[in-house]
This record gives sequence, C-alpha cells and structure tokens, in this order.
Amino acid sequence: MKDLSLNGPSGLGYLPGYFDRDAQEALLAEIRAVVARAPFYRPVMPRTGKPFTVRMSNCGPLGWVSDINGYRYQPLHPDTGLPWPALPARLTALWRDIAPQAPDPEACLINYYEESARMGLHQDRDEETFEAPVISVSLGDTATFRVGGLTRKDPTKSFRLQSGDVVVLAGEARLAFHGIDRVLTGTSTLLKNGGRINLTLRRVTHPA
Ligand code: MD6
Ligand code: FE
Repeated sequence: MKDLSLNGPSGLGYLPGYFDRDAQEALLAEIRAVVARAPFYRPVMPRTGKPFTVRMSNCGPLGWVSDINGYRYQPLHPDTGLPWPALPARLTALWRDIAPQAPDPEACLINYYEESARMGLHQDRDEETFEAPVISVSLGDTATFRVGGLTRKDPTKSFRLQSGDVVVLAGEARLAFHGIDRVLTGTSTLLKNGGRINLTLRRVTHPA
C-alpha cells in the first residue's frame, strides 16, 4: 500500500490496480446484480432538498442514505422498502485483506457518476465508530479525487483514481475531507455506457 499522506493527516493509503481487469469485470457483474434488486436512486441534500449529481445504492446489512431529514444508515432501500442485497464476498475479502484487525464491514455505498457528476468535499462521519477505515474501490472512468485535512479550510491535493484502484482512509485520515472534482469521460471501457462507479466499504456500529 502506498502512503499518500504527505503533509496531510496520516493514514491515507492507495493501492493502484488492486483489482485487475478480470476481477473488475467480476466485481462489476456482482454490483449489477445488486443494482437490479436495489436500483440507483438520486438522493437529495438535507434541508435544501437539492439533488445530488451522483446516483446511489447500497449493499450489506446497512445502507447510507441522504434525504430532506438528514444523512443516516438504514437497513431498507428508501424507494423499494426492501433490505439491501448482501455484500459480495469479494468485497468482504478486500476488507479482510486490508483491515484484518477490523470487524467486518456493514455497509457498501455504491456511487454512480454519469457525465458531469461530482462529489463535493465531505467527511465520512455518519458511522457510530471511526475506528475502522473506510475502503473504496473505483470502477470505470478515471476520476480526480481531492483530499485535504481535518478541517474544510486545510490545503488539499488531488490524485487520479483509475478503474481497479483502492483508496483507504484510516487512522487520522479517517476523517479527512475528500471529494471528486470530475470524471474523465471515455478513459475506461469497463462500463458499457461509460461513467464511473465507486464502492465505499464501512463499519457502522461498534462490534457486539
Ligand atoms: C468517490 N469517494 O471516489 C468518492 N470516501 O467517488 C469517497 O467519498 C470516499 O473514496 C471514503 C473513503 C474513500 C473514498
Ligand atoms: Fe467519502
């Protein structure tokens, strides 16, 4: 794992090409099966109701949702009312490989970026515990990922994330601000219609 922490908070890890093309295709097929049962929906921002440019779904016992009332984890899809599909074993294996000491992940947020979608600078802080890392997998078109410090004002740096790359926010960097500035259209052939999918694995609750 490469350490991208530089002058920022420690614990920002990067595993370029963790998943090779065959593994990306296998993972994508699993995600397509998830999304067939738990369709992408467009969340809105709390209070303002402004729609996200990214569409979302989840797998695992819990899913992250945003609506007019706030951000939270819940066991049911907001539109279908059904439980989120199970976490593919390949993602649990990734988690155990990178965070063998952590309790298993409970949520995998699936972000789908079509052209011009982006994700503003944010912290992942809706979990009950920040002890476990957040681990992300990128699939499809390359994106520019921006990471800063523990306050919104801290300086940021940006990296390109390619299909198959894994990013780890652990330790101090667990609560670092980060976001996606843009997706570089036409940089990958993985998704038939282009675009980018990012999977983020999280532990939400304290282990029993
Ligand atoms: C994205 N990623 O790559 C957005 N969060 O589309 C995230 O928000 C993220 O990559 C926590 C840890 C790693 C991430
Ligand atoms: Fe995030």
